[in-house]
Formats: sequence, C-alpha cells, structure tokens
Amino acid sequence: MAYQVANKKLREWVQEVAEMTKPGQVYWCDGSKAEYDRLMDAMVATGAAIRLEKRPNSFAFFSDPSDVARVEDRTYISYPTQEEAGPTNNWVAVDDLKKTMRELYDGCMRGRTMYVIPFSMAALTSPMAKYGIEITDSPYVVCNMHIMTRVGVDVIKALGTDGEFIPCLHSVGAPLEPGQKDALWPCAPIEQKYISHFPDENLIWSYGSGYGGNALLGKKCLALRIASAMARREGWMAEHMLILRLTSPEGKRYHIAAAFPSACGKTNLAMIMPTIKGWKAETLGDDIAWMMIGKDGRLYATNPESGFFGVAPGTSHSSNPMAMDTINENSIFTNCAVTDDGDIWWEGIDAPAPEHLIDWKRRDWERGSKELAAHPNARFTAPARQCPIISPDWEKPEGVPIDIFIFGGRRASVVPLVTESFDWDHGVYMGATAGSETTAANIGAVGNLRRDPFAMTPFCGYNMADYFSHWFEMGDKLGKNAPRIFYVNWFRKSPEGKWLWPGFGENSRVLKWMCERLEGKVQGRETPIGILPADGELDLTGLEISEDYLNELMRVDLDAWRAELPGVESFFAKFGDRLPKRLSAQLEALRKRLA
Ligand code: SAT
Ligand code: MN
Repeated sequence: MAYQVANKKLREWVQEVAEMTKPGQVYWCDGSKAEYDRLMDAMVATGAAIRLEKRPNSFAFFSDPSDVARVEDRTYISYPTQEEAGPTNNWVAVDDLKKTMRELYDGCMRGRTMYVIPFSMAALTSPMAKYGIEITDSPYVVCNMHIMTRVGVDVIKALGTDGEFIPCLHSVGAPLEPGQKDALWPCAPIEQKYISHFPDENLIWSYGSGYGGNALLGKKCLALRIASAMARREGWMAEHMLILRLTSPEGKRYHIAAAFPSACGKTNLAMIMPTIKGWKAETLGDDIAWMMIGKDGRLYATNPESGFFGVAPGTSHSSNPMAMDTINENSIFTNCAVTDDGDIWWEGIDAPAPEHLIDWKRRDWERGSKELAAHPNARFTAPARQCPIISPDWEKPEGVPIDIFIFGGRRASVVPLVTESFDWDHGVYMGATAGSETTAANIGAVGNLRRDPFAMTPFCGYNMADYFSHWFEMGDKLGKNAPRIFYVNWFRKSPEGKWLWPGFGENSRVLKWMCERLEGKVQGRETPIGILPADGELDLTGLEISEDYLNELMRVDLDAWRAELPGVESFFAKFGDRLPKRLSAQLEALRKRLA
C-alpha cells in the first residue's frame, strides 16, 4: 500500500474481497498521471491498447465482440422481495444472487492484479458528493475511472477512520492459470455476466463484462441505480439528465436538465452551439444530474461525473463540434476504427473513409466494405474539462439552480417538436410516459417503441411506481420554485421517412421558446396534450424549413394520441396498486381532453 488507509471498514472489505477473488497482487490506486501512464504503457505492450499517434496521450481499445454495451437482461436490482424492485427491474433475492455470484467471484482474479480505486462522484467538497471504492481486475477500467470520476488519495483522506463509502466490486470474470496467455479483452460469456445492485446496503457487484456502464461502476450503477434509491430515502433526485446553461442576449441565465434515453443525442444537446443570434450555451454535464433543494427553496443540480463517455459514431464537427474538440487529447476510444496514420475513424465522422482501416474487430477493413468499421455503440472517454464550452461553474459545490426540465425520446411520428406541460403533475405524466424507439446503446432489437419513463428504465434502483411518487413529492416540496416541464421530439419524420427538423444547433430555437415561456413573453397554444408554440412564436430566423414540415412538426394528431392511450394504460397497469393515484388521474384527464 503506497499510502495509509485509516478506514477500518475499507481495509476489511478489501481484504475480504482479496480472499474471495485471490488476485496475484493488490494495488491501491492514487489517481496520478504517472499511474495512468504506467497502466497504459503496460496495455500498449500487451497489444490490448493502441497508442494513437495523431492524438496526444490517447488510446484505442477493442472489446470482445460479445461485450459491446450495457447488458440490461443481466442487470439486477436485488432486494429481499421482488415488489421492492418493481416490474421494470430484473430481480433475484439478495441471498440467492449473492450465493451465485460468490461462486463466480471465488478465485476469479487469479493471475491478475486487483486494483482498489478510491473515487468521488461530484466534486469532493460538494455537499452532494458520494465516495465510492471500486475494486476491479481491469486496468482499462482504472484508466477510464481516472477520466470519468475523481480518483485519488484525497478520497481516502476524506473517508477518515469511519466515513461512508459505496463498495463497488468488479471483475472481468476471466481468471488466468499459470502460464496462460491473457485475452486482449478478457470477459466472461453472457450467461455468466451479472451487473448486480443491493440498494439496501449501497452495494454493487459486477461480474463478467469490461464494457462501459457494466464496468465503470461510478456511472450508471452508483450515480443512478444506487443513488436513485439513496435520493428517495434522503429527499433528493438522481436523474439520467444532461445539464446545460443557456444565456439570453440580455444576459439572463437559464439552467436546463434534460432526460433522454441513451444514444438519443444527450451529449449533442449538452454541447449545443445555438444557431440563434446572441444566445450562448455552456455544458455542465451530459448524462447524469444529482439535484437537491437549496436554502432558497430552488432545485440545485450537479454533474457527479468528471468525463464524458459518449457515443462516437455520428459525432462530427457538424453534429457536435464541441465534442470533437474535447477528444483531441487525453482520451480513450473503445470500438472505434483506427487509421494507418494512428488516428481514429467512425461512421459519420467528418473525414471520408480512408482506403484502409483496422476495424473494431481488429481486422483489416477496406473502403467500400459492407461492414461497419466502428461498432454503433463505440465510445470516447474524455475529460469534461477539455470541453471548450464547459461552464466555469461545472464543479461549483452547490450546483446550479434548474429552471427547466426536458423529457423526450426518439419518435418518428405522433409526438410534436415541443410541448409544455400544464403543471407539475402533468409534467410528471409526460416523464412517466416518455417513449423511445430503441438504439444500439442497449443490447436488443433496434427500432421498437418502448416506454422509458424519465429515461430511467434501465437505471432506477427501486420500484418505478415509488419513483413516480417521489417525483410528485419533490414537486410538492418545491412548490412555486419547481422547474417548468417540457417534452421534445427532435426525431419526427415525414411520411416519406425524412427528418422534419434539422436538430443539433437548431434545437436552440426550441430552447429559446421555453425560456420565453418562463418569462411570459410567449402565450403558446393550448391543445389537449399540452401547450405548443403558437404560430410565429418559434424563432425561425435564418432557417429554411417548409410550411408543410413545420405544420407536421407542430401537428397534434388527436387520433394518434387516442390510439396511444391503451398502451399507456397497460403500461401503468404493470405497477398495480403501487401506481400513484395522481398519475392515473393524469391519464383520465388526458383521455377526457382527447374525447
Ligand atoms: O455504457 S453506459 O451505460 O455507460 C452508456 C450508456 O448507455 O449511456
Ligand atoms: Mn446515459
């Protein structure tokens, strides 16, 4: 151990895990650059990583083709009873799941180094900070955690002798026999993968996957699943939301938190470059928001992460220039293609495909090949501070006061460009019924509509019905200080299948309308589904968009909305008696408005 650990519980837990997993050695991480460099050098030496000549201190990794995304089927929320996990989560009783996993963990780190990573989610000095300790046998995970969280001895110091930490145990599940050659991306077969959460104990056990949210346990596991359960107990919120600051030409600031399912453009919106004159945007977070009611009664948000783990394909100087500038250096690229001159490439990046690439399966790839060079869920890991428009306040301990919540998803039809809720309860209904067509971020069929309440389906650490109640309770506590709630759909298509809305920076036009709603500058138009922009209210200066497209974007198709009601009803029915009455009341009110 390179430093003293005064926390007895931590020392005991690490020892207990080492006895179970039987690693070759135990290494306590200090979060230093030297540590990062050493681990990367070692991974380059084995061939697990490729150093990218074109990007200083940046590396490419390729996962096993069976280990490319979060595995929702293998993700468990474990309580003594299934009722506590609710109908949207996979559940196995605590004792059974622990028994199964203990057998897997037994000796699983043989021949490997067991790394102990002390990390903080949110700035160490933030009243919202939570400290975690991740134990992992993956040096790739250590390096990613260096970027995505605040790793360091300061956490050990802050824990003192008896401070609370969230134990996060991770193993790739691939023990090495003496003399056995290691895989370039070790992992376990799918049926042995378990991403398990024990919210009653604030405990995370992950086994068998080295990829993203399965393995970087500070992210979805801690900052959403465990944190959402803590937040409910403690009266705050842990949400799957980006945070952004918009400043009007008059200098007025608006803070927006927006929830979309994975791979629906959250990172793009978080780094938006407004196309409307005089409006400026700053990024505070792209994936997760922790929010607490401040002394003034408003809701304050902080981003618990310190990096971006963004979807690479489709990211370009036109879709997201700020992300492109963020990943120039000190970045990790996973499942992207690599060029002959040592740069990365993916489908939808600015440059046309070069003649030759190494694809994400480490094979030679030739221009014109029918196969994708980068995996659709290929990712970059980059430090948030490298984002050119990162807000100077992104690490402010108390966070920023939220004015606007946005929900949304990918819908080719039915849902208009933007709708404001009539009030908080209606907004909670909008969040609870949010739906999206599925993407590559989750393993499963792409393109099916699934209800994804608050974009939290894969991330809610307790019964979703109780989570809905928690939203109502937070609204009651916030009262007149509650953020206003909007629903957007950037993805509506024409009958011919063309995008109706240009999206990206042009989305600032929609954000501006929201801010003007807050100021009472625009009246909007009341419809049965909520308040839409009245004619002429959306600032379209300098945008070429046909009247037809605009009408279709703003069209409230009453028949289509009526046709959605039975689906919502059966979705709500899943929650039985636990569904808050206020939510069924919203459904009935909508049904009446549509009649
Ligand atoms: O792999 S992660 O869960 O971290 C990314 C995502 O799906 O949003
Ligand atoms: Mn996400």
